[in-house]
Amino acid sequence: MKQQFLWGGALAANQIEGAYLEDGKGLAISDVLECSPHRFMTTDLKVKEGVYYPSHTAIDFYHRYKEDLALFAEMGFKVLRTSIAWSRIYPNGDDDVPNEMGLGFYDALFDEMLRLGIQPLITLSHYEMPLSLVHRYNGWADRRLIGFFERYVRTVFTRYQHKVKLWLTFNEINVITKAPLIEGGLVIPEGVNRHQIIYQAVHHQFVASSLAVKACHEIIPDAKIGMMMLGLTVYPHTCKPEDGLKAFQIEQEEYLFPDIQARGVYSPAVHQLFKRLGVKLVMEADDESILKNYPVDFISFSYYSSKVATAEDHDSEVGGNFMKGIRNPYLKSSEWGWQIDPVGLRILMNKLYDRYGKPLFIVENGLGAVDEVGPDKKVHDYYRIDYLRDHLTQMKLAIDHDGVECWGYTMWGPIDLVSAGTGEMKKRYGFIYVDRDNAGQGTLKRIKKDSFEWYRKVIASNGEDLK
Ligand code: BGP
Repeated sequence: MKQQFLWGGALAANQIEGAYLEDGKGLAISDVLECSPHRFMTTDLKVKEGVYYPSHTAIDFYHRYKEDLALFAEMGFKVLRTSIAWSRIYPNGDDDVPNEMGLGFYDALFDEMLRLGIQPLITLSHYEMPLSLVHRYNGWADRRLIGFFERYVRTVFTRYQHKVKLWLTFNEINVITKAPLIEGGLVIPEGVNRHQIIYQAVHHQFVASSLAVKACHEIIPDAKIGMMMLGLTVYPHTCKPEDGLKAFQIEQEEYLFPDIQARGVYSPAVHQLFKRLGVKLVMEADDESILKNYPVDFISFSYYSSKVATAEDHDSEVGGNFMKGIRNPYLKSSEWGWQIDPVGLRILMNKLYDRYGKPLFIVENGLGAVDEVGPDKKVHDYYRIDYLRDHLTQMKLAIDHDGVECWGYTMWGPIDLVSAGTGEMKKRYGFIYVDRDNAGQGTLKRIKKDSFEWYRKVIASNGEDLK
């Protein structure tokens, strides 16, 4: 492991900040999502009276970030991934001028990180586009979003050019095919070809992402900008060739996203896929050259789980947020049924590095679990330590044994936060416990869990001490 390896944690604005209408912020999609396992399916996109919305206060990071950053610094974080809420900068998404108070908040946040020696890694869009863009344009279905996004990213690149040198475009861009509302701001009417809407929308995101790469390199020549995908390792259910083919095909459909963002082309396989799905992309003359000319500098991904594929019809048994499959009998599951597969991380890192030859960054990985504060007022989360140790062991093998270039590791949710999938607080990832429950009750007090000291030692030893 190189000495400059970037250890840290990953957050997203809508899952931590709260202050949902403060200092000129507009409503974002997340602000109308309730605490429910079906929140991705929400169609009534407005704030309803008497309903609890987790993002409105979240963990109040907006007001408590100094205290939280100090704890991250105590663990020795070298990097912190978080996102800018587009709706703080352009409250309606297409405003002519940015909101100065929103810009000021991130100035203060980044200044404090840098003062503590923590480098910001910033996602431009993490499931939090301005809601107004959904109502008026149906999100990324409308090509005009490219221009609005470009205005937003040029604003933040210019403003933070001396503070932020690591950027990501769209969080888990491949999730658009599974959760089109939160990733793409899409409401898909009944009876239309949903593939057409989704792939057209993501084409707009691809172009916007390439234009963001172009703008980033122009405005901040020493910055690096990456793509971000939900990482997936797929195994065939049996050694029957048909199962092997199915596993390959499932992965291929996910690789479509980094293929375009890293290589800049729609492959022949994608053209065939579109034919089968009845998708006819509408492109403008320059789109292909924009994609080709401005690929990302690195590949980043989240990794929580693997999947088992079969060519036979089957009922989904287990899953993560966005992928269901057959139970793998060799793996254990989390309390939310996500199968835990550290070796799958090593496989994924090798596959991505082989395929693109670009540096990797693991920007999410962690265990969502029910943590209890014991009578001793402490949280003994040995299960989280086990999970992380096993994944870091495999990450190190990928780097040191297999030769994969990986710049860093940001553990998901170093402080408990609102779950993206369900809106729960009960599903905790953190090294730091936050006193708040699913109904929004609690003092918001922070408590260090046992894993806090463990991760401090991991970072201090540059990953040597995983005990
Ligand atoms: C990823 C998202 C994150 C995060 C994580 C854990 O898909 O990028 O925002 O939330 O999953 O998922 P959950 O919060 O549903 O447990």
